[in-house]
Amino acid sequence: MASSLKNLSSYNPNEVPNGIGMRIGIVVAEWNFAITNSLRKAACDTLMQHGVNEADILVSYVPGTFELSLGAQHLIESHPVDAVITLGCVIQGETRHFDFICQSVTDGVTRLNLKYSLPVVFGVLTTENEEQALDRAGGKHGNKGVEAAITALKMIKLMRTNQA
Ligand code: DLZ
Repeated sequence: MASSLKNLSSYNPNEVPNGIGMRIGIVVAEWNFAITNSLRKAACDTLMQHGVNEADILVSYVPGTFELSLGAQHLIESHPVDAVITLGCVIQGETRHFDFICQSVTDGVTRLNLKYSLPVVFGVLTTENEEQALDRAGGKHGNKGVEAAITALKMIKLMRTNQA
């Protein structure tokens, strides 16, 4: 479904695993901070609504979306976490910077998932303008932070299924 048709904050609560005892890292990019901070708040609130203890949510900050992959790797290597959520917002500018940052963070996050067999959730908004980002950071299309939190809970449960 196109994201313009989906509300990022809507989900079926009956399908969401209880997060009690889960430890989750969140890495937040400081670029476009009004937006990424709103994603962070929504992600934290959603995790806690589903049972995650506030003390089990570890938040760290990196300068921009390009740094999210290394920030997530550092978190994984320095704390025992069940999942990491990366939160960023890249807004299309006049140069090709947008493409390079989006490509880099997508690759980086994918690699971390596979390298550590750990859910590293892609909570990055990639938009043409600020309005589209605000629409997805608590505006008319919901909040990407909620979607990222629900994804983390579901993926942790999946990774625990059939574990030896
Ligand atoms: C340089 C840059 C630009 C132009 N745009 C964004 C953006 O829209 N969103 C974002 O999160 N970061 C941006 N950055 C910063 C890069 O992610 C990175 O922090 C710098 O290139 C330093 O490595």
